[in-house]
Amino acid sequence: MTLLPALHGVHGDPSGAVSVAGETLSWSELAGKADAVGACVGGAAAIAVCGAASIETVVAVVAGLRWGVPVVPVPADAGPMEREHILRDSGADMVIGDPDWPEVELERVLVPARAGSPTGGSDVGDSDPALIMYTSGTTGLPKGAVIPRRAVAAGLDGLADAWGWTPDDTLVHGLPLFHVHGLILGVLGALRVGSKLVHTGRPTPDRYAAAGGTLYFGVPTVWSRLVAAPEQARALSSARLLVSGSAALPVPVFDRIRELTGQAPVERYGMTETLITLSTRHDGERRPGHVGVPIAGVETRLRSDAGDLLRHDGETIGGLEVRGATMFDGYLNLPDKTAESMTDDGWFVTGDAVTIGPDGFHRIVGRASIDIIKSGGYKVGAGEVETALLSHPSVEEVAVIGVPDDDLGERIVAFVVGDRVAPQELIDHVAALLSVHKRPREIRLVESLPRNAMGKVQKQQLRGTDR
Ligand code: MCA
Ligand code: AMP
Repeated sequence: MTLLPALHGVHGDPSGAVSVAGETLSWSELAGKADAVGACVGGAAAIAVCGAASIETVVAVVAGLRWGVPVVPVPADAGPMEREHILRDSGADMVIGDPDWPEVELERVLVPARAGSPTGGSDVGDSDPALIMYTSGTTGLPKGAVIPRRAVAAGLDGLADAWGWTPDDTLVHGLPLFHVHGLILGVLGALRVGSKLVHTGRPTPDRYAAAGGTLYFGVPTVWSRLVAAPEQARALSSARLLVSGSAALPVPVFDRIRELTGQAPVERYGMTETLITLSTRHDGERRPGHVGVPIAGVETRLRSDAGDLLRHDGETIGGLEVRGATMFDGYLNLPDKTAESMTDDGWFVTGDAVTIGPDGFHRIVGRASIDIIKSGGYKVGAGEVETALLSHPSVEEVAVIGVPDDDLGERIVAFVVGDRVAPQELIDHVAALLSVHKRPREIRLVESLPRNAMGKVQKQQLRGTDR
């Protein structure tokens, strides 16, 4: 299967190009550089790629995909502990580029400064893994979701259909290149559809306004910052489609986008494990607070905690389960966790609380677990941050929660019982271990944590103090 047809000349547009933070490569140059890298990674079990927003990241990922070597994107801001876990757990034995990663010994392959001619890559099966992407759970270290090539292809084709995405589009976004949103949709999507791509670097309103795209991606924080800059937001009036995802888009932001640009945003929903499964359509209704209908090849159902199937009446809230062509192959090295995430009859349990209307429209109501935080579109496991904080000698007890935040959706707050310690020291301690976006924004030193009779911390009560 040709995963990225644009790089095989299928779209026949010699002007096709990818631009990241001001550096541009034509498709042919990108393919040429990727093949030079690919020729050196043939024997690797997996290649690690630093997910910094750079053209080298795109070359490295494309090299792995064209040469059939699984790609492990490493968060650009990962702290040493998190990075070491990802590198060891994934089994990556080479890294593309020369990042400052002293934790694990890896063979290094540099991206050549000049592009040669593309050589075409190697034959790779549809079921082979394309990427291993790390995602946080409620507890423990991030898990590696193994994403096969067929899921990437099906997911991107489903979105191209839902969004009317064609080679005539120019995609613009400034999202991180180590998650599904920015990397699979935002880079591989453009290369599969054959549309040009402009990655803006940091996704500021000024840069979005100046980019002149037809199709824009953003997490809700990006959109709410954009509408706070009305002049820049109005510059997107000429775009064909504005797409929001990764977290809930507040209805006032949805309305403001429509007022300023003359068009309602398309909202879509997904997970690292399932890729994007639901979306409103370019040619369908866009309803605030709703994420639309399953994309082609995906089915959904709602179940109660007791396991009963629930009605699609737009009111009954249940746990969303999904199945279909876009599913991952499981968590690397974690068969038990993989089994836990699936029902006996093969549906993936998302952990999101949802309603489905008689018209098939889905509304995400919340997460089943208080221990999954979404901040700025990043998923953060409370347990992971708690473990990091507990490794500080002054911390005796800790509870981490997400509290509602107008800008970030949720912001990470840690309630800490311990010896007198400066909050900033604890924030820096987390950043030295985990990705910097997992740092608590706020540390609250408390005498004790609220617990129930069983001794379990009552996080709802902690959240209640913020409402
Ligand atoms: C942040 N800062 C802090 C702290 N946190 N400083 C001290 N203590 C802290 N705890 C600093 C930052 O380093 C930065 O500093 C400044 O504060 C502003 O940070 P922030 O408010 O976070 O803004 P930002 O850096 O501009 O980032 C906002 C963002 C970012 C661009 C929206 O959150 C982002 O890129 N989010 C996208 C996440 C994403 O792609 N998720 C998709 C997952 P300085 O200015 O010095 O740098 S995939 C997924 O969810 C599924 C599949 C799906 O549906 O898509
Ligand atoms: P991740 O593991 O980072 O891929 O995050 C997946 C989670 O993001 C989902 O389980 C949802 O909780 C959340 N999410 C993604 N898209 C949306 C959306 N459009 N609205 C609400 N939540 C979303």
